[in-house]
Amino acid sequence: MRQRPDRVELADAVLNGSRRALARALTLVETGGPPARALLGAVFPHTGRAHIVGLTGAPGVGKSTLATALALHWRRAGRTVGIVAVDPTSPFSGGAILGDRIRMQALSGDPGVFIRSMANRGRLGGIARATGDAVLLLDAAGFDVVLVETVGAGQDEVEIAAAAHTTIVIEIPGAGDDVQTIKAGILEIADLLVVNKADREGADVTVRQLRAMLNLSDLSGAGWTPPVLAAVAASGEGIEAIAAAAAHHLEYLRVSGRFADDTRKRAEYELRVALQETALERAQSDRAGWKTLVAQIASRAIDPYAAAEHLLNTPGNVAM
Ligand SMILES: Nc1nc2c(ncn2[C@@H]2O[C@H](COP(=O)(O)OP(=O)(O)O)[C@@H](O)[C@H]2O)c(=O)[nH]1
Ligand SMILES: [Mg+2]
Repeated sequence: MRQRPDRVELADAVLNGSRRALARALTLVETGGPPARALLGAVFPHTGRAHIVGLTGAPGVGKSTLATALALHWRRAGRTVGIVAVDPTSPFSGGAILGDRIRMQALSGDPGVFIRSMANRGRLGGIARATGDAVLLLDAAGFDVVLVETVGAGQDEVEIAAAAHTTIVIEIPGAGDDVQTIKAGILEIADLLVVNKADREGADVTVRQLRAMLNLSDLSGAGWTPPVLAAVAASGEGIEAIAAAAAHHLEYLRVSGRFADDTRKRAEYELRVALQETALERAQSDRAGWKTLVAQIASRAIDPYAAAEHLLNTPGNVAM
């Protein structure tokens, strides 16, 4: 496929570590479309090096605070950190009270940290796709760890979690009292469970409840039992253990061969999404033809499957 030279230049600048280029590139992939795809194509060979860590949980459990604490920890260890916040109420997005924004400032001005919040939910292919592309860019830009903060609800978040190597699910004391509050599926995506706000009453009980729940589920025997760790993100307590557990999980993925399996699964998912997006975009590029088909389906002159077949068989729609 032909690439516009300015995209190649932008890609080179991203790969060379330019923060300005990275910011521009992120805006481009949020918008999507052919220019974004050309850019992603150019950086793709340079991805696959970062440890991608998902942070998920209900609003207010402390995801952004934990992301900040983890980033500070990794920076002290000499590692660079990219953060993508999908949570619209995240302090990273400016939707936080003053105290949080002050805490975040611990990271500002450090060239080894780059923070981006995803704003555009209207993009074709959805926020999951845009987030995946943002992670690819941060990976290409050379960040050692890429943290992705998402509110743990809905299909988008499950898809975003699937794109992470290590998913950390955050709960707070009391979460285990009502088993219903532990969303079905959330335990399945967790590689690590954190009971944050352990400065509050009942954290030890919640840790025990979560451990019991994990033991009851089918997860035992899967090779990795998610550790349940208590933390006080606001003070940094327990952060080192979380970072160590995340590193241990990555090591487990590598040694067990699951890293390669997961990479293949992700590749298949990416191909599926890319194919859908590309095919739809090409099919709709002939606006008049598209509208005619829609009208024909509405009047029952043609059925949707036959119309889709017709579009896919139209030269130029799917041929590269
Ligand atoms: N008591 C206590 N409060 C915390 C802790 N971690 C975060 N918070 C507070 O919880 C609120 C929500 O935190 P935030 O990180 O924005 O949560 P998010 O919505 O999950 O990203 C903020 O007021 C934080 O200061 C903690 O460990 N203990
Ligand atoms: Mg947040």
